[in-house]
Amino acid sequence: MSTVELPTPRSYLEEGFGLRSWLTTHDHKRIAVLYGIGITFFFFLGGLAAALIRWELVTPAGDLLSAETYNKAFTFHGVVMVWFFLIPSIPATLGNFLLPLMIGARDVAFPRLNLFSWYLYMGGGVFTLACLLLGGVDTGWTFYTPFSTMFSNSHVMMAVAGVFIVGFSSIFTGLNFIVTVHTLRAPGMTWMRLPLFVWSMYAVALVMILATPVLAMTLALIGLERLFGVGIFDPALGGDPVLFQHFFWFYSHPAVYIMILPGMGLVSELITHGARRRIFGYRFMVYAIIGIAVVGFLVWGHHMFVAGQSMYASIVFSILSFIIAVPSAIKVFNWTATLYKGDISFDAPMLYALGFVGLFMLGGLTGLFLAATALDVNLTDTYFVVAHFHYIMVGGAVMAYLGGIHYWWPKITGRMYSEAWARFAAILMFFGFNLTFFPQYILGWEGMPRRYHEYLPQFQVWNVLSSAGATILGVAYLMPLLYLAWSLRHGERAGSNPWDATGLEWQTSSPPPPHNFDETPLVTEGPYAYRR
Ligand code: HEM
Ligand SMILES: [Cu+2]
Repeated sequence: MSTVELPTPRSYLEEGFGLRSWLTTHDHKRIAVLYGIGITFFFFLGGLAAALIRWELVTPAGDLLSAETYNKAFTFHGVVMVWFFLIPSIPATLGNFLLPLMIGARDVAFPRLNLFSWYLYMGGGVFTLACLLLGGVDTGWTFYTPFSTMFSNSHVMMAVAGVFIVGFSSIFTGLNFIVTVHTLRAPGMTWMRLPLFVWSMYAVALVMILATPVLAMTLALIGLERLFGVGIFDPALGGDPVLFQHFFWFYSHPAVYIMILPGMGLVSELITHGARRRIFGYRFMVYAIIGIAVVGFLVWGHHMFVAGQSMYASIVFSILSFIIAVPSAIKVFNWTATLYKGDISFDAPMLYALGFVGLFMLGGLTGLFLAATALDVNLTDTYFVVAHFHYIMVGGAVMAYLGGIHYWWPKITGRMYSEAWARFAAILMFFGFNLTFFPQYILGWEGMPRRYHEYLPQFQVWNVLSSAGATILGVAYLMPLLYLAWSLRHGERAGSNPWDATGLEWQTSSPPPPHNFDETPLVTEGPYAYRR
């Protein structure tokens, strides 16, 4: 008797080729790729809005965009970049792809919920795009009341609905990651053997499920007030507009850690590998990750020093903001100590990682300027704040994301990328980034306010430099898109471990089979077993 043997697919990419097999997949690796496509799309869309903003600011007069269009452009830019790029970027793509591989699991705990989260992400995106097509919103990404509830006559509800929906995607991803790390670790994978990237995903997941519901509630309250006139934020109805800011920042300060903690986790992996050395002070790195996630919930008031909160509240929030710099500094010290006496290779992932450390440091240090109440009164709502958070979120989070994409590209696609192009892009990006955002510190220090589409002529020189930098930066961001796409077809085939790296994800083939490992791996030692 003869049996028919069905061919087993060799890799997750060969499991099925049709659109349908992708749109109904439960494989965490495919879902990661789906997210990757969505996130890349939104990144370039948000980037287009940024280009408009920067080109408007080349001249002091508001001559390219009308004031109203300008407001809509920066609102669209902020909404898309924060909620549709930065927050999901690393967790939903590299997190989804790597978390099960790194702990030796076959998939995440709830594969269907994982796919559902992607649909929520795309669904939220449709609302946000629809809002743009209908004419856009001019409230800024923070939707501050009373403007958003009483005055703005644009499509606030549409944009708010988009963000509300994408919030649930974030909550479900967090839930999935927490249960996965608790229940699906391979034998021998104890908590203190988890790679730091897994720790950062775990901490971020906690922040996601604890903070995001507050955002959802706040957005729902905007709807209640705007649509039904329920008095929550409007003083005439018995409400309080500052209450909105408390709610908003209670989510959004922790959310800035949703954006940076994953980057810190990734960079730890890149640096330990790039220096071929165990991470210095592994335990302290873990405590710092947890510390940042916890203290991150206690500092939201530093966004409200001039919003009318009591002086005593401001003092407490100021001190707590200084305290949160401590675990951040520990991380920078430990990365530096890991590099010390390391056998450093300056390949593309390492260049991105080093870029991250430098830019994050400058962003973090200027955060301390802003956390000092007396200085903040002068700097708040100026370009100094814009420079501060772009140094961290674009200089930090985006650099880490790209470093990670390069490092795990051979694992994800089975192909090598062009190292020369990748190094060139990383260096150009670093240069373009600093040219774009450093002048903004100076502008802010000299008093140029943010969110104005016209400015005094004395600010023009720095604005021209910033816009030139942004153009270079835009080119640098397009480059990986091109050479990575090229590598999909023409890149050299990657073996299972082309970097000679440690970590369970390198013990399976590239790209991995649908079920990740042919045999469940047994873990016998901690991560980063490099020689030195
Ligand atoms: C050393 C740690 C940090 C400190 C002490 C700090 C401090 C501050 C302060 C005091 C402000 C308010 C400035 C103002 O509105 O006048 C601020 C704004 C901001 N920070 Fe940070 N920060 C830190 C890290 C981060 C990180 C890690 C991120 C993001 C990944 C971030 C993102 C932001 C954003 C988005 C804003 C501006 C929000 C807005 O008004 O639109 N910060 N930061
Ligand atoms: Cu904050």
